[in-house]
Amino acid sequence: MTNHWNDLQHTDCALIIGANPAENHPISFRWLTKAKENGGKIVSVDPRFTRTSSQADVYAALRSGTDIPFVGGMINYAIENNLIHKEYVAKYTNAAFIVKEGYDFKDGLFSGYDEAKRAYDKTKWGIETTEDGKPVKDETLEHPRSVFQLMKKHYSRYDVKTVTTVTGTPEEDYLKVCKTFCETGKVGKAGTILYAMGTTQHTVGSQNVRIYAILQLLLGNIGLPGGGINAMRGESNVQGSTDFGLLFDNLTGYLGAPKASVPEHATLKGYLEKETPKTGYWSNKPKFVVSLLKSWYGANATKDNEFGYQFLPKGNKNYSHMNLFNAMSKGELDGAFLFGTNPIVGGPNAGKEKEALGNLKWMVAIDLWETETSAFWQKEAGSDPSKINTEVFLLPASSSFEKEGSISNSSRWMQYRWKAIDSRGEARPDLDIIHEFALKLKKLYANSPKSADKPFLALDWNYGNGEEPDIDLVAKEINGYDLKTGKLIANFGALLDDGTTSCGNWIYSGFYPEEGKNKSKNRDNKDTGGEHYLNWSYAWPMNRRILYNRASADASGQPWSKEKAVIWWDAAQKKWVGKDVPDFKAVTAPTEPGGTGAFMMNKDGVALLFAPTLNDGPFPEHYEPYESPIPNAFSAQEMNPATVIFEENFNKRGFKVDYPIVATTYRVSEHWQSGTMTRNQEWLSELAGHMFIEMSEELAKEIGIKNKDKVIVSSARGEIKAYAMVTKRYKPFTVRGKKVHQIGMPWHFGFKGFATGDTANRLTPHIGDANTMIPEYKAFLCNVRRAD
Ligand SMILES: Nc1nc2c(c(=O)[nH]1)N[C@H]1C(S)=C(S)[C@@H](COP(=O)(O)OP(=O)(O)OC[C@H]3O[C@@H](n4cnc5c(=O)[nH]c(N)nc54)[C@H](O)[C@@H]3O)O[C@H]1N2
Ligand SMILES: Nc1nc2c(c(=O)[nH]1)N[C@H]1C(S)=C(S)[C@@H](COP(=O)(O)OP(=O)(O)OC[C@H]3O[C@@H](n4cnc5c(=O)[nH]c(N)nc54)[C@H](O)[C@@H]3O)O[C@H]1N2
Ligand SMILES: [Mo]
Repeated sequence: MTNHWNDLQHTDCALIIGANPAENHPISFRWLTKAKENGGKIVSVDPRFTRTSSQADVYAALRSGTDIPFVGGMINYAIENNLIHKEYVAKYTNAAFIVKEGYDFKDGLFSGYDEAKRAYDKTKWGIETTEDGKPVKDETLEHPRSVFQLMKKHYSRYDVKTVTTVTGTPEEDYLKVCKTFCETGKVGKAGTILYAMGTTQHTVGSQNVRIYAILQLLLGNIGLPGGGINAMRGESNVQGSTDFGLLFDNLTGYLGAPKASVPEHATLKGYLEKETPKTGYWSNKPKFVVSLLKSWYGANATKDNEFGYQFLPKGNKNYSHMNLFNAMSKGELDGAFLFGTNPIVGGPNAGKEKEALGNLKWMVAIDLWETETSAFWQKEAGSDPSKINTEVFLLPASSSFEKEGSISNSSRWMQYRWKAIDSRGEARPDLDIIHEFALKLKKLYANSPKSADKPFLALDWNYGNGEEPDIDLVAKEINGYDLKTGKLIANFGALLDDGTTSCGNWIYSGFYPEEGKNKSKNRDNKDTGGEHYLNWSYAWPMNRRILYNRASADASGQPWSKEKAVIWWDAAQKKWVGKDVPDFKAVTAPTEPGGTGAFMMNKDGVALLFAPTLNDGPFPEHYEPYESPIPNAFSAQEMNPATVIFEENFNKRGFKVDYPIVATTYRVSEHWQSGTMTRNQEWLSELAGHMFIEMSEELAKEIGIKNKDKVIVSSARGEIKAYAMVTKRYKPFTVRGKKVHQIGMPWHFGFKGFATGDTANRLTPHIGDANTMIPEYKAFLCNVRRAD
């Protein structure tokens, strides 16, 4: 989230698209209800009328997989009707930059495309610069090769007629959404976009998020209270996990992992030179990287050994979920540790993922329960145990109530939690399990002469001598130390790149600035101004609650409006002051160089309407999902041209002749995720006890199905049984003149626990986004027939 949960109360309009927070993030509605009481509006855009839609002032349906046309059309509408915040756009985005001649866009493809590699040469998308490397600008935004004009031209193709025939949205509803939300382009108003998995789980997932950001920038909505672009995170600590390097291509704190395929990455010096921008806040990257290496390798990280840089693995492969399972299915992995994950219910094309597990020699599952995954070899899983040689170990884990430590929520707040009860039986906290494991392995490998074992032996594993790790030492390591004095550092501003500081995660540095002052434990709920509650827990970075809040003030440093003031330049005190921690150098005056660089993390201090960094193009463009009921109306490119396609035996593809119905998957309040936590609970199992699919009355009539009938849903990957829930919440779409049906289903079911049912993911494909590889769980093709 750029903003935070409480801040939702300040919005004039919340566009909820690709999410169903009334069901999945219910606390958000506490604040959205307040916003409504203050006169704010709620807009819900979802293929089906959800619990969120029922609370909305405006609802519009769209066919799954068509967010880019939907929002692209809003961009066109805002520009055509002069609703954008032009001064904000000219000053705070790269709208005024001139794009070099190499950039072009024709029939769905940007310049630089290599069909054989399914990849772009991004150097074709450059920006004109002056001799000293500064971007060439035209602040009138009139230059035909300015980002603004190129963008305007790109989205002029997204007119209301074309958009609505693709999305299937009734035109009247579509225009209501455009009008209601684009009103927030006015000075004094702020609109927010709330999104989650309906947005990201697509082959164009990253570009879906990008296009929301472009719309928000055009309306001048980023950096303001009640504004922003707010990703509602999933698992309670998924924000923390990604912050701490859970993603395969990141080191902790969003520092890119080195790769063997990049020659410069062979040395620390080369890596830092290549990956550090000359300007913008990321120019401090070497301080973060070297301090991270010091925290990992301690005294074993010296100037002479590049601070242990060579201990880091430099892989070339993509180790995201689908690639790991692909490797497993080819027998390339010996073993796997599964810490709190249940992929044969939650993974895409789950039937194939179950088969792949049988190729492991061993598997260690660390969970509260025996899940479908750790029981994959059993008869109830449909497996033949005599044919599976995988040795499975199940280690019981303590639940969240049985351990202490911090978790980070969507607002980027790191909040400490204290233990409520002791663990039962042999269950232990994950941290203890890892700690004991590390200590035992260190002993086992202590005298190993192998170079492959060196990195592990070099690890500075210093969390006390007890069987249980000292969690306070973990927390302090995250904050960081001045190694000369041995004292905790005040924040990441104190980090150095000479090996004299250490820091386990630079973005959090500052939460534990002194002995005894762990700010994640702060629970002072008095308002400090603007309802930002700065003394409640700790928000990264630097305890700021609204990111990019410099953009809430104009170029001269004064708030665009009184209503939406956050920080401003105080000429008398010569610093930025206000209700939040400035997301800006507090003493840089608006008139000084860089004084208007509201997006200081970026190289030129501006937000990117044109982003030459993504794998699938600098502007979001519509492509149909991997499996689609209709040809692409915008170009001859049917699917995202930069997406990786796995071999057929790992990923059978269905076509509309056999599978004419669009399907999507989603969540219900009564269940949690792959269901382990809720299907082992009698009450929740009783509330939502069976696998079902939702379908429209029209579809039910066409195929002769009544409410509660048993049906079989099939896709190119498999078949499942479910009960039919015939509902008015789905309506057939009219797409390019043809009737298209869509169905939806929860993905919570499996064969274990009290409430059992077939797993939706036996239907979903192994295909992902061109940048992140998140699976396309939200749009695929299927067919439905009566079960008996
Ligand atoms: N009760 C409960 N709460 C949860 C969870 C849970 O399992 N149970 N899971 C948590 C986790 S890990 C996560 S990630 C979040 C997920 O939170 P959400 O993203 O809200 O979850 P979903 O229900 O999967 O999807 C949201 C909506 O996207 C819609 N949708 C489908 N296709 C499209 C599309 O192409 N475009 C648009 N605009 N919308 C589409 C679906 O109809 C659905 O209503 O929820 C968290 N909260
Ligand atoms: N079709 C479809 N599939 C989806 C999605 C979708 O929208 N549609 N959503 C995707 C999303 S957003 C997500 S996040 C993934 C989630 O996929 P998974 O992470 O595989 O599924 P979960 O059910 O969240 O698994 C969590 C497991 O952790 C265990 N657990 C709980 N607390 C602890 C603990 O403290 N320690 C340990 N060791 N274990 C614990 C639980 O018992 C449970 O078995 O699923 C994805 N799958
Ligand atoms: Mo999630």
